[in-house]
Amino acid sequence: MKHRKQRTYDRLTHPLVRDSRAEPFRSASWDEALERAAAGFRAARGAFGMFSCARATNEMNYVAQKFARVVMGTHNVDSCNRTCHAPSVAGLSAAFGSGGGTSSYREVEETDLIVMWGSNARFAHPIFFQHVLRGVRGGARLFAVDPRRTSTAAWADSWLGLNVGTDIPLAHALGREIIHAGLCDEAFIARATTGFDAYRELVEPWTPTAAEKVTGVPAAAIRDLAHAYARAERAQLCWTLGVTEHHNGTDNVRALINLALLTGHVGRYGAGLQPLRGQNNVQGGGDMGAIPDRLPGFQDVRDPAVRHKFEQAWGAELAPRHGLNLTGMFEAMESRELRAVYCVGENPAQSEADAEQAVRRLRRLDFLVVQDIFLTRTAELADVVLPATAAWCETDGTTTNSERRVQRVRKALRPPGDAREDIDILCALAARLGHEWKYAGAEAVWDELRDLSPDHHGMTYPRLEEHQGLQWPCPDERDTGPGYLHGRLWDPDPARRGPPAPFGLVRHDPPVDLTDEDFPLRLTTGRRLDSYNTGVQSGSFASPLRRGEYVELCPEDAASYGVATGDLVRVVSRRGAVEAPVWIDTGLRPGLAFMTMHFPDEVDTNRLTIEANCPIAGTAEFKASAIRIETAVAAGAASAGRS
Ligand SMILES: Nc1nc2c(c(=O)[nH]1)N[C@H]1C(S)=C(S)[C@@H](COP(=O)(O)OP(=O)(O)OC[C@H]3O[C@@H](n4cnc5c(=O)[nH]c(N)nc54)[C@H](O)[C@@H]3O)O[C@H]1N2
Ligand SMILES: Nc1nc2c(c(=O)[nH]1)N[C@H]1C(S)=C(S)[C@@H](COP(=O)(O)OP(=O)(O)OC[C@H]3O[C@@H](n4cnc5c(=O)[nH]c(N)nc54)[C@H](O)[C@@H]3O)O[C@H]1N2
Ligand SMILES: [Mo]
Repeated sequence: MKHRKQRTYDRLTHPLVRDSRAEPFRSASWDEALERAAAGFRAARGAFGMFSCARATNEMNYVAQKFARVVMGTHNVDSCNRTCHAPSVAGLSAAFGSGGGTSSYREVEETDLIVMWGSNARFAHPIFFQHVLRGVRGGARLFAVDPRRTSTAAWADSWLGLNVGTDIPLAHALGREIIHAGLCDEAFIARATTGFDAYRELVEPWTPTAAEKVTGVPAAAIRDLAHAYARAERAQLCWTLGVTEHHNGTDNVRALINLALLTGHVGRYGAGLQPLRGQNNVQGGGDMGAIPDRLPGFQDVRDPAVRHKFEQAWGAELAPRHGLNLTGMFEAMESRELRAVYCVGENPAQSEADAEQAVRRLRRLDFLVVQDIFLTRTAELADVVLPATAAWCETDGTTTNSERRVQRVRKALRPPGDAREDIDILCALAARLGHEWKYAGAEAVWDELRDLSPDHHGMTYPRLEEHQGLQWPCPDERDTGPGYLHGRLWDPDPARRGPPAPFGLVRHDPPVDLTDEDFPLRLTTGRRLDSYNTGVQSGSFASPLRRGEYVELCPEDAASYGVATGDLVRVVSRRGAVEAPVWIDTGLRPGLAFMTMHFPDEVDTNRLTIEANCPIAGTAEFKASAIRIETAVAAGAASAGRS
């Protein structure tokens, strides 16, 4: 058997079209490609969905969601936020009314304790991790909560190696210990929260010993973190996908937020909750309304006053209900309620859970347009491919990071061939579909957004330049942004304090894909420092540091299968199978395997993952599949196959 190599991607330079899916693409003029795209979308009104790009600018995302809502008359617009932090946004919104991370990066430098929960920031957020290390150098204690002893955990004072999918028992045990040790902030709880009594009852069974049995974390380590977190003057609780990419991701997030409510570690400088967002502009994409439930500025589609404001500004009627999210759109492809998709800068054929099913669903579409900078696997399924410029170096605009800071990006390079800016392509298509939008440039788009979004109103381009970025909310032109959110919760005046934050009454619910005799190993998937997501943007560079794809096993499991690093094995789940070489990793524990999503042309990890997803946020359980390893593919075959 031949082991495939990750392919390399060349920049798209010309529009591509084809007359039938059986034929190869041919180059086309912009005029022909746009006319075909417009005709296909015209035919699909009422059955249209849009995927917007979390790497592109705020301005591009604003225009993309406006295209879906105004030109195509639908709120079916979403992005890869669905696959990562939608549970964080849902959980934070439920607690505080706003989905943003509550602190600024700097605050981890001036805090007393940092928890990195389900987050391998050393690999995935290296810039933020520099701030963490400064905090550590300044005396902050660092805790890592992760099933793997990651390179983030290697820097920690204490590593809590929990079993995959047991975050709620661990969080509840921490909460119970804090309550029993008399370490909660009773005044804060009484003033700023609701539901404490029900929470206390809910967590009561989770003694450290009971939690140790389920989570695998020693009771002493649970007590240590509980006491340290509650006693710290200021503490930062940071989390990412280890918490969110579960079928109960939003519940997991609520369980973490409860700990901050118990101790008052929110709404103060140095104390807060930080979901570190994934893509350079996934925060901004959501803020700009490229999500199915919110209009720009995180304003609810269902609020009549909000809708009225946008209807006036856009001259279009807006439906009073939420659209489909990314997960819902894939389900609607199955039922054929969704028949056309405009995919801008996403690669779902390789990034969706249960990839084989995702590709089959994309093929069911009558019409697919992909607008990207590379000819991705998703683009290969399309009817029309439109070549775009790369947002981070070939266009003007702004992006928003995890601390809600809006910053300028500038055009530094000329795009290749005939590639056009995302906004220009969107506007050209809108024009062909009867909507002439005249934007003199990115700043004109931004000014339209500022008029409609109170949170962004005070951020003019000149001010963004002057302050080197501003954080939202920034309602007027004297504001420089608040830095941290929810200081109101500490206000003695009930009117200014606003609505209290409810404790989340969430229960443990183990992963959907159970391990058993046939599938005895727990597979979790994630990232490495040297590669990026589906490998489209990072796949083509060669470096001696890069290993390609492996299935990582601990030494004990490797020994029991009789395999060594480099041996090729078959990895089988209830959905599919792949072949991958083994890598022995001492950071793993028996029963746990790890793979990345970075080399899908070489090893398509997402054939293994499960589509089961969080009913509130729609995020799939990428972090917990059940697998078995078959060794029949012969030891030593990997090196031969890979060369
Ligand atoms: N180098 C690099 N950086 C990236 C990316 C990239 O592809 N490459 N992608 C970007 C994107 S889109 C995102 S969203 C972020 C993601 O950033 P991270 O969330 O930090 O990355 P992951 O490796 O997916 O997952 C983090 C950790 O979750 C742990 N984990 C798995 N299951 C569980 C569990 O049940 N409980 C707990 N507590 N932890 C668990 C894993 O072992 C892993 O170490 O990274 C961004 N940055
Ligand atoms: N097994 C497993 N699967 C996962 C995850 C996991 O942890 N495990 N994580 C999930 C997560 S968190 C995420 S975010 C998704 C990521 O999933 P995707 O967003 O589908 O994957 P990317 O590889 O980031 O694809 C980005 C695409 O955007 C294009 N692009 C970049 N810049 C621009 C631009 O300026 N304009 C245009 N038009 N296109 C541009 C790139 O060429 C690329 O094709 O994967 C999810 N899938
Ligand atoms: Mo992500």
